[in-house]
Amino acid sequence: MGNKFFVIGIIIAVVLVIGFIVFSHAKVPTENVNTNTADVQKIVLSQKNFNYAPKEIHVKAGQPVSISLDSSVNGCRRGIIITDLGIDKELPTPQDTLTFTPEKSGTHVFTCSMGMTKGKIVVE
Ligand SMILES: [Cu+2]
Repeated sequence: MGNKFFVIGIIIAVVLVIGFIVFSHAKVPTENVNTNTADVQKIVLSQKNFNYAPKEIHVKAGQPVSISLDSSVNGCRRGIIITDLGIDKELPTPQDTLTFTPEKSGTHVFTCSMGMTKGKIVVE
């Protein structure tokens, strides 16, 4: 008889421990995601007359930048190269993003994957 209560006690303890683990793991990433998205400088580039639009973008230093390309952007312009920052990335769909954090102020040229279409990123 006493054994039954012992087993039930163990089961309750196990459920509480599992519940605690699941709850604590679920909580931490949610908080991180929220603070990150609040700080991200989101930029969506389009294409006009075979150029990126806008051709010049302004961002703040020390804050993450996320660049995506809308569906008007085609061909080699779906690849972005920022030589100064060591970035070379293909963004095949409008959902793809290029994320980086510019550490200091300055002006960086960005180009398409073939280097023919150019734009400017001004970090302030
Ligand atoms: Cu190109």
